Amino acid sequence: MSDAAIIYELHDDIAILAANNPPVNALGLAVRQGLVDGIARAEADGAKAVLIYGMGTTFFAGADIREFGKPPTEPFLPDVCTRIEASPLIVVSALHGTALGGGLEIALGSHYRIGVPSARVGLPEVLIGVMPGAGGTQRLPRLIGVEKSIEVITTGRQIGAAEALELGVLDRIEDGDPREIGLAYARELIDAGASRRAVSEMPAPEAIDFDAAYEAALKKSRGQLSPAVAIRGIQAACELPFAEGMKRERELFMELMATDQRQGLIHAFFSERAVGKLPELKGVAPREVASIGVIGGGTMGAGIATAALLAGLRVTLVEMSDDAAEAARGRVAGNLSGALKRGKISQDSFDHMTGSGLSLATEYDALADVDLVIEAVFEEMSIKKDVFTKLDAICKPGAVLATNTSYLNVDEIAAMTSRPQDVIGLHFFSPAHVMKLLEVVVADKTAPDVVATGFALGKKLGKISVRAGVCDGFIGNRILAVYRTAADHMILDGASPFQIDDALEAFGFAMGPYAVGDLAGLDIGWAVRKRRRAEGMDLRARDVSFADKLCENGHFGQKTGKGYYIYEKGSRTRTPNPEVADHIAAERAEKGITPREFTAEDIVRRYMAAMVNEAAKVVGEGIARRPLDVDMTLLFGYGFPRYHGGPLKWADLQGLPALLDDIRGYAKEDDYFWQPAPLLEQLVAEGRSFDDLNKAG
Ligand code: 3H9
Repeated sequence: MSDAAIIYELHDDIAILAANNPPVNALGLAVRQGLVDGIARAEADGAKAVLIYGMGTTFFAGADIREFGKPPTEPFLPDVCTRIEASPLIVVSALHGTALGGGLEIALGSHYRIGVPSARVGLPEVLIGVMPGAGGTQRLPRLIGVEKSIEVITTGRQIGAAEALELGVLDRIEDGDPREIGLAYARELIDAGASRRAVSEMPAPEAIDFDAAYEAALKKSRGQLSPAVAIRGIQAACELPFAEGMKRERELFMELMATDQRQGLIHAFFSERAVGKLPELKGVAPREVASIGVIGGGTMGAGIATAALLAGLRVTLVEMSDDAAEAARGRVAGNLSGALKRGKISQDSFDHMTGSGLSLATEYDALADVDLVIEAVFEEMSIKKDVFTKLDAICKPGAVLATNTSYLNVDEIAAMTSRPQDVIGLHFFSPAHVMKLLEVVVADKTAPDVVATGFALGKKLGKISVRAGVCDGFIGNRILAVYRTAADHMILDGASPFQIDDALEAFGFAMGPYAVGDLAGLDIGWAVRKRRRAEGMDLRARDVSFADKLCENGHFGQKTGKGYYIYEKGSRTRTPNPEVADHIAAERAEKGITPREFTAEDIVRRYMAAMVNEAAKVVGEGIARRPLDVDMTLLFGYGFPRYHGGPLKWADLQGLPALLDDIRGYAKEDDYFWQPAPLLEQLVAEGRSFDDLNKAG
């Protein structure tokens, strides 16, 4: 068979253009050229109709994202769509798989569209920081109207075939092979004497208040530009003749293409796919996991059990008493009730998952036959050690023994067993059935197939799994501890918690660190600080105590109605708590600190410098294998704004030399806290970036 990207075939009087560019038929140069050539050849061959479809699993899934950032090469995709539409022949697109972005734009440039029932369509460009750039913002509104187009384009969501038919994006749904249903449709159109039908020739859609729509989109996306800018493209469809609208769309598309946000979002797209692909796991088969045991049925244990049940695993949950076990079942039911209400699961599966699918026990014997156990008991080494001693005695040979610890040493825990090769850390984030991140913590002796099993389980549970080495806090919590400390230091030196939250929310975080503290409970950080002080802090480290004062007064955040902010019952709005300023002023006075001004930019710069510096240490020490592993950890576990790509992508985009200069400048004030990461210094000296390390594998 030909290896051309578009395979041409004349079937009686129907020319067939079959896309042959696995895995997703992305519209790279060869495909675009093949389409243009194919249309011309069909016209020259005297065909009456042209059928476009995709070989393999899908119609075109969009422009080739790997070409983004390089100089565009002709024929450009908008021109390809225009050429298809301008053909005097009847052009039919037959859709299966996912017709996304440029793929849907090719279909919209065709005169008729048929799809299989499982086909999905969409314009997801805004999710990777651009916007439809091949006529999507001009043709879709002519077909489905402005309001609906704004919804479809700004969310980037995938639309099922039935809805696409209802909207008028598809003309027909037919079960079968896309080539066969497409050919039959084209034949029917020829026989019926149908004529070509160009969306561009349809009347322009009616305008709305586009300025208001633009502002609303910008607010909703927390500063991500692409959805808002896409609305300006739709506006052009209403206000300009088609050809002019296409020009405007191209300008806007190229503007977005030049942004850092586009680079950040595309980095996130490829990194979330690369993060689970570890060279060390190539060819290593995971162990079979059909049943899991969970020890501890608190918020975390019940969340893990919920995630496992939703993935179709059998779960045995062990608690200390029958009452505690029943309470755990109640938590699982509570977790699942949202999914039931939203129609995500049926009443039958709800009943199964809270009934026979979930075995409750109070003895470890119940875990004798499970394939994998995760303990989620109290975070204290002696308790964890006791659990693993018992598991070693009871679990079947080959069972994977996992700890959900968030900072304790997994090597030490593994040493309690006669089978350290089977022990691993699986660090979930609360609520575990919602949060996407899973840190797979690999201890010294963990066997490769146990690591592979951790990743396979993560995939089954719908998680983004990141490999982490053993250290206090692994990747995420270790970095968090440092940038949170940097924020506390800024407060001692003159900033307010509210100013810091505002600055970081403007940067793109959903919530600033102090609002997050209120949500999580201020008692958690208080306990950590007490432990650190008891263990003996380094004398060079600045201690911070204003938060302790809130806790000493019983203010733990949202759960007590007061923390950094005051929360009115039943309301989600927050007002700064005036007592906070008093505690801070008292601590500054006690320490002899004269407060100074911090701008929002100063705040972001320091916070990010602390995050990047610690992240560079984490990569340099091999705790994270690649910079992208850190980026995905922060994105999926810590609310880092996706459009910045992750802290290390952000650092690359800022320029590493300037960032290192900042850190050296801060070190003049506090050279204990601000010790530049050796890896950062090395990259700057060599003129390289973090992304260079990602590429090196
Ligand atoms: C656009 O169209 C702009 C136009 O409007 C205007 C232009 C002027 N390019 O996700 P998977 C790779 S913007 C290059 O694992 P799935 C992917 O990296 C584009 N590569 O499979 C992976 O590679 P590897 C608008 C792409 O079945 C492999 O294909 N379109 C592209 O879970 C398999 O992918 C989009 O934004 C691409 N466009 O999901 C759609 N897409 O094996 C983006 C995928 O080396 N794509 N790859 O890791 C998707 O949403 C999903 O990939 C899709 C398949 C749903 C298609």
